Amino acid sequence: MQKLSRRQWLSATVGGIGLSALAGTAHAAKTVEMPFANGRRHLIAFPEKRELIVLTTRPPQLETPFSVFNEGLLTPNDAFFVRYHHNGLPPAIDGDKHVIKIGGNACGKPFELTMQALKTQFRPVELVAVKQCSGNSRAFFEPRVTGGQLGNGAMGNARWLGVPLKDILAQANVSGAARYVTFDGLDYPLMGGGDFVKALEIDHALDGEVMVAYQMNGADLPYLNGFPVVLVVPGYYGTYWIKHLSEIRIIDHEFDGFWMKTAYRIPNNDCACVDPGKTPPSTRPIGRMNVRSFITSLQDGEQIRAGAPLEVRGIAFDGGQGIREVAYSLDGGQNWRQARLGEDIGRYSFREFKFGFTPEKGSYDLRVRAWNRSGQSQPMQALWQPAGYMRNVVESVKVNAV
Ligand SMILES: Nc1nc2c(c(=O)[nH]1)N[C@H]1C(S)=C(S)[C@@H](COP(=O)(O)O)O[C@H]1N2
Ligand SMILES: [Mo]
Repeated sequence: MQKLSRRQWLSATVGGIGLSALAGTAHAAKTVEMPFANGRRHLIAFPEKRELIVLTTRPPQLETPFSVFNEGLLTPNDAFFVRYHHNGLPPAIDGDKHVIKIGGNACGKPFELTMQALKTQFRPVELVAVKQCSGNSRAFFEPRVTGGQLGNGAMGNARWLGVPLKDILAQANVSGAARYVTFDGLDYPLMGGGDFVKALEIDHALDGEVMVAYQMNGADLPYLNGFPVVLVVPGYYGTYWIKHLSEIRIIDHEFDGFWMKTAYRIPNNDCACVDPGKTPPSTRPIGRMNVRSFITSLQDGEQIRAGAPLEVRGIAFDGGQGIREVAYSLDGGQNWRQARLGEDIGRYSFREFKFGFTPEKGSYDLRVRAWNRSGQSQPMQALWQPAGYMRNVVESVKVNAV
């Protein structure tokens, strides 16, 4: 097999595909109707990707069709969602020549880490973890909020292979004054807006779980998911998972870049929510993911067969405590029973659940609700916040047995 150590970003080609598809000239573009107002989207196959739901082509923002989550516990690389903030993507990245610069004013020994050194001079670790965009499901907010109008497909679960950030920083002679570590990738703003740089507190960066990963699901990262190397921050929203990671800085002060200080902030209270339409009096940077669960084997509005036993499957996950229990209701949340949990492949992973019932003729409002190991769960009524992050309401899937 040919070794692909170089990934091309075929911007011209993709622009062409995108434009002709959108104009409907070359061939009729496939579209999909998402279950909310203004939810018509094109389905386009970008390089190394199958047909995904297009939010924007420039920069590429692609959502995973929800049916993919019923295929298995891991999200295939070619179906994994894509999110960028800026149009400036390098046209090609040479995975053999790529280096990560390590420095900052609290770094005693700045150095350049080559991919070769990353892959050969450290002990690799593997971890299955969910990456989810903070704004996943934003289009379901009521009242609607501005920002990418995403359905539920801006999430994915993968097996990451890489090196603990802690082991890399151990070679950087971190000073006692270190407070934050910042992360930057190769992409850059073309049309204004600050470079996309994120920061973690020093203790978090050194927790042994944050990882610099060069493979997902046993293969090189697809270009659009951060080739050749991505930061993995288990349990945290995708915003911290810097792609095409090229610079790590250890600093002795709080980082005040736009994407920490202004964007990706949530109401500074227990629910991370405010009354609809209100502005939070104070905010903090978004952090760990909350608990979510989804039925994946049935779609809202689907017809099922009366009188035949039906097995329903779904997935649940949280910010890293691990899922302890999933309950299901057939009657819109009045009566609940326990679903069966599937194999535990790690507390950061999707956890499968199943339950069975034999429907009688009529309609069912199916709900699932998960709890994590520290007893956190999902609200029955959707919480609201102005940025449209962290939706985790108990979802309703209405089906009709005939
Ligand atoms: N270099 C870079 N890394 C980035 C981003 C970006 O715009 N540039 N976006 C972040 C956000 S908000 C998300 S949700 C995830 C998306 O990762 P994916 O495209 O692999 O799904 O990447 C994160 N890392
Ligand atoms: Mo995101």
